[in-house]
Amino acid sequence: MRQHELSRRTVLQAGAVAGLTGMMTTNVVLPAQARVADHIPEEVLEWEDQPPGIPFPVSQNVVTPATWEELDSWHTPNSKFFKIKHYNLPALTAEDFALTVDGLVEHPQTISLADLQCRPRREVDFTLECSGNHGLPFFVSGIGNARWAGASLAAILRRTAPKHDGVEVVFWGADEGPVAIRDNSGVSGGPTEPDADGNLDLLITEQFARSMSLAEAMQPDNLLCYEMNGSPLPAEHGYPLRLIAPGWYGVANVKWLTRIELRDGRYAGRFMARDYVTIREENVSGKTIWTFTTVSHTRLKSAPARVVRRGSHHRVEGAAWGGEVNRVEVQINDDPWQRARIRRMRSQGDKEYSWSFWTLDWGTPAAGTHRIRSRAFGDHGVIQPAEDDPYLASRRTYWENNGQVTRTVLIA
Ligand SMILES: Nc1nc2c(c(=O)[nH]1)N[C@H]1C(S)=C(S)[C@@H](COP(=O)(O)O)O[C@H]1N2
Ligand SMILES: [Mo]
Repeated sequence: MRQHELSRRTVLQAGAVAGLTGMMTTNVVLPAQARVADHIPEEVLEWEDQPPGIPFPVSQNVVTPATWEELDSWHTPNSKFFKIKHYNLPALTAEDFALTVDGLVEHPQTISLADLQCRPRREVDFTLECSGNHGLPFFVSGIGNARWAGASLAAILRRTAPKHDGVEVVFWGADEGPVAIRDNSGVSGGPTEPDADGNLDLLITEQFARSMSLAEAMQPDNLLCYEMNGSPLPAEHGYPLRLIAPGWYGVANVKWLTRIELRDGRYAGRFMARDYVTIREENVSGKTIWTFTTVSHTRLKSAPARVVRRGSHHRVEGAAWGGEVNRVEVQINDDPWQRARIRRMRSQGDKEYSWSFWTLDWGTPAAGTHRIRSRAFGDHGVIQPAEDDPYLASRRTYWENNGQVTRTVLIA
């Protein structure tokens, strides 16, 4: 039994795991030999608190192939990148594909994939995280970092010349699915008799869509993206075209993008106004009020990734992302917080949108179970909140959980 446990814990062995330490001055992952100074093998310890598997039917639409213990490359390989879809998987072909830009614009356009690929190519390194990540016990790997390539969104928008009242940009995906619009009092053409559950639902087929203001859409790093880590976008990641909006949570990065529409006001579809809405209690002058906000920009966050043992020496490795990362601290059990060493990569893009990796030397810890957590510090006094932070606790939805992540490890 003991033997079996040990071998389970040593599956992630030396070569694959030589660490976040040696490889950070370049984007190229060096062979293991070049990263390990001598012949003492390294071993990654598996966390004791493994997340449960993703339950059916969620597992049909949410796939998280990466484990935190495997985190050894700054770019997440496409095969290890999480995938989320809410509707069907559109089967688009490059030949038939066209992007329409219309609505409140002077010059509506229909642009082929080849046209887009002829435009100046831009690249951005961006860590994409689903706003539901760490919101549910089984959902802890809804995050990955990739080099995205494509054409500038701002340049295309400029070419279409938005009219003065074209202030909101809606990004339409080709995917769609059945949706029940609840509480549709005031909707005409809907059912007039309640169903068996007493609901007066309007059943529709809704297309995936997200919007942002024209000013937000004009941000220079936004891409009409056709390439992920040097390969054409894989089907599940939006082939042949998706929006990449660095600095926004996953949901804003519309896959299978076929239409961009300029409108004169806020768009209030499912993924803006009903789903991916954070509902919170706020106290205003002694009175409780409820607020509803659309998931949009990322929040500062970090997490321990793994403990690596080399001989009797241990180190903790992790990542920090979601905003400017100035400092990361690590707390082991109830000990004082310790400052971790941050390793930065040279990113593509106007600003830093990628995770940083960090390391803390842990020395030779006592045998037994230990708790490890991290917190990131950003600009303007922003600190990643504790798990029981009052702001986080006031939420009644699980989105946007950037609370500190605590993991447990057993030292033999
Ligand atoms: N068209 C479309 N775009 C979409 C989605 C979707 O269901 N349909 N899911 C969104 C969500 S919630 C996330 S977290 C990211 C996930 O991107 P990935 O599957 O490439 O990792 O895609 C976003 N873009
Ligand atoms: Mo998401």
